[in-house]
Amino acid sequence: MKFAHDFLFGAASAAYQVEGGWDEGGKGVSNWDVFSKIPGKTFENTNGDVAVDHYHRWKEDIALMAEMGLESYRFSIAWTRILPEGTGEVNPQGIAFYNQIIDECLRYGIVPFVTLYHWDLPQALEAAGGWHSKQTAEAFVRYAEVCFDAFGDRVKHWITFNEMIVFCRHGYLAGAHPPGLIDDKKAYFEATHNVITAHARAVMAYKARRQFGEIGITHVFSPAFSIDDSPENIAAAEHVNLMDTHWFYAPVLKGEYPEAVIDYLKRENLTPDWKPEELDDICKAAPMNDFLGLNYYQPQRVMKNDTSETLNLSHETVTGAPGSPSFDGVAKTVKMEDKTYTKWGWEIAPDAFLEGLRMLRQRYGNMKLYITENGLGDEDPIIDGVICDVPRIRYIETHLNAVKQAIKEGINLKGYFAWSVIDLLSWLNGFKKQYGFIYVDHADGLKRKKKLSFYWYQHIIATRGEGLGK
Ligand code: 8VR
Repeated sequence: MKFAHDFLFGAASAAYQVEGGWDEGGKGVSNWDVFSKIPGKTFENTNGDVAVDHYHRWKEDIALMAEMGLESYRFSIAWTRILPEGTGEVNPQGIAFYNQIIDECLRYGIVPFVTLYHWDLPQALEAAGGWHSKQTAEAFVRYAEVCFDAFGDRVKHWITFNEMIVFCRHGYLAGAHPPGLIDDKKAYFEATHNVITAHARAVMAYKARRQFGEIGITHVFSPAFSIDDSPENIAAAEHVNLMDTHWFYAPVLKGEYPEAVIDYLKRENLTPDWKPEELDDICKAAPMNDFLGLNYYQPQRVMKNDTSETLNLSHETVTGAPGSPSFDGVAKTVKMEDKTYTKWGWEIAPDAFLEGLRMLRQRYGNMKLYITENGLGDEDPIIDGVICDVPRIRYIETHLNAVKQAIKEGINLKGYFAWSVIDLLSWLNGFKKQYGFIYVDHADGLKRKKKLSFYWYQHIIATRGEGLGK
């Protein structure tokens, strides 16, 4: 089987992780420009001031994407380039920068797939309360409208938010992302509700414009599985699915928050200050979502929490390895003997990916899906000048096999975006953790080199994945 012609083979990036040019072109300061400079917050105190200099090398980078045969490029817009203070005057240089990127993609026939928010919030808004404040949600809708009006004639695929669970959890519970708060559950739930409201209102604003493109949200897809058949561990895994998946998926797809979490919030006195008109808009916007974007890296293996611990703030678990109790202390994730893991302790499990997709369909029906991120973080070996990222090829191949199988089973999957198109700055793990098809040589003026995976993916796209899954 070949992948259908309307299935998009793509790859992704995010503004803060690739652009650099942090104070150029009239750009405002973001919360990450500030947070990454607090000593000890990131690996080796790396920051995105230069990143991989995509701000200046976008033309060369897009030419490489075209050479690879990429059908779609998922990138994010830096809010601070469009509205330096988050609100107020639009910065024409920021609009011009993304016009160039979009036009260059289209010149090659690469479909621009745009994320409005991949974590870099204007610092002015962070200082005024960040996602904890309803003003940020309002400002986001205005920012989204500015982008629809400026780019919507050519951009027909929009993602509002990338992985809201990550910036909310890390920002309000783990202290690992801005604003750096620890265990503030009240602020956490407040923030998640504000983001969901902002998403709903941006979707409505998009639909009101009748630009005839599609809009959705990208969530983390990390289905939880019990480590065994014991009822208490099964219940623990269900609990994790409720808190980590359904709390975020249900309001977007069904227009309402899950009852069980609402009850928990009441019991714990954590109910957000949600207004009837907000809940109304969340409900109205749900059927307007055109697709759901999923970022899949690994599942969660879960058991009941038998310790009194509720938080594990070690660098390892904060950056995604198992070994952490859930924030409410009910369950915990564990590493299992019979599984394989990356150098950063993330499980490699294409079978759990497929199983998760089946679970999703069962619960939410067969809506249109894109895999908006999937890939392997590794330190790629260089042998005689060749970047031999064979484990990455293997990783993507087995996950594309799962995608193919899912499509065979009738799951409505319309595209796959590898993370990442080019090596880039990891939020917390610096440049050491590589994900790209294109290598960036930090010892040689950020020179771009093609990895083995570059040629492999080029072949997969050219043959529409015909040889996969055999
Ligand atoms: C996703 C994020 C993306 C990347 C990839 C890989 C980190 C990283 C945590 O959660 O959307 O920005 O972020 O995962 O892992 O290493 O920077």
